[in-house]
Amino acid sequence: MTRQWLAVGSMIMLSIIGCSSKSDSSSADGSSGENDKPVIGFVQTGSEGDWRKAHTVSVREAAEAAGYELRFADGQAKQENQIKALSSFVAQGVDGIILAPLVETGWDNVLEKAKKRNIPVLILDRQVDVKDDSLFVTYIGADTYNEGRLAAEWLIEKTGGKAKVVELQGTPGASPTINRYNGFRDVIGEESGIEIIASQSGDFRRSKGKEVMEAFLKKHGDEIDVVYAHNDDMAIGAIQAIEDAGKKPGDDIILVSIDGVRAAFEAMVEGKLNCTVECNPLQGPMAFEAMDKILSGDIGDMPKKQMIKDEVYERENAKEVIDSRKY
Ligand code: GYE
Repeated sequence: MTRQWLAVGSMIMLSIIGCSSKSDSSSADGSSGENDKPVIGFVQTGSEGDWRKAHTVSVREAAEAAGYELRFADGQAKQENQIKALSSFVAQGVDGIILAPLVETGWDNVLEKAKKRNIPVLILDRQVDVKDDSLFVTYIGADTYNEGRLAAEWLIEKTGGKAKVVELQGTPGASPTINRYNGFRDVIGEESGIEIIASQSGDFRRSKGKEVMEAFLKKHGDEIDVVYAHNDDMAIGAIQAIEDAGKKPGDDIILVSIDGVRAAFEAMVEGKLNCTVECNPLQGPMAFEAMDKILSGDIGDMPKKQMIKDEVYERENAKEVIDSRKY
C-alpha cells in the first residue's frame, strides 16, 4: 500500500512518535520503505490520570508487539486538538486510525473525511455518538454503564440501601461519565433510601476531585455518608479532602469508585477506600488484534461493540490481590 507522508508542520500540539525500531516506513520523498510496517495514527484523550497512563502504554506496547508503526497524538483534553490530529492522520494517508474520543458527540465530519479516504477507524475506550455507524468499524472498551450499576449494587448491599451520597462525575460529555451517571441511578432507582445530595464534575482528575470534595464538605458537612467517584483518581483526591477536614475516609465516609488502578488498591489496603469497580485499561492487544483483521479485510463477523468484563474489588480483599494487579 502506498502511503503519503505529509509533514505535520505547524501542528505543534500533535506529538508524533513512531514506535518503529526496525525500520522507518516513510522516506523523505514520500515513498514507503522496503520493510515497511502498517502505520496507525492513535488519537488519545490526554493524560488525566493513572488509568490513562496505563492505557497509553498498553496501546504503544501492543503496536510494537504486533509490528505496527504508531503515530501518537495527545489531545491534551481538548476535542479540538483531537479533531485536528484526526484530520492530519487522514492527510498523511495512514493505514488505520485508533480514536479514544474525549467526548461522545461532534465526530461526524472528521470521521467522514477518514471514510472518504478509505481509512478505517477503530474507536477505543470511550464511545462516539454519530448519525452513521458505518463511520467506524468497531468499538472496543469497557461496559461503563455496567460499572455504574455495579457501584450502586455494591453500595446498596453495603449500606442496607440507606445513605446520602455525593457524586464526583468525570469529564462532561464523555461516554463513561454519562454511562456511570445513568447506570448508578438506574440501580438506586426511586425506591431505595439512597439519595444523591450533590453531583459535580471533577474531570477525572485527582486535583479537581479534591477541590470539588472540599466544596461538598463545606456545604454538606456531616450529612455526607458516601462518595461515589466516577474514577479512582478523583476518589483519591476526595480522600485527601476528607482527611484535611479531620474525618476518616473509609470509616466516617464510605468511598466507592471505578478503575481499579494500583493507587486505589493501595488506598484500600490502607483502609481509606472501600470499593473499586475495575475498568481494564489494557486494551492495546485487543485493539491490534482487531486492526490486523480490519487491514486484512477480515471483518465479516466483527461485532460493532466489543466490551471488556469488569470485576468488583473491596478493601477487605485488596491485600490478597494487590500484587497480582497489572496496572
Ligand atoms: O475511567 C478514567 C479515565 O475513559 C474509561 O477515562 C475511561 C476513563 C477512566 O480518565 O480514569
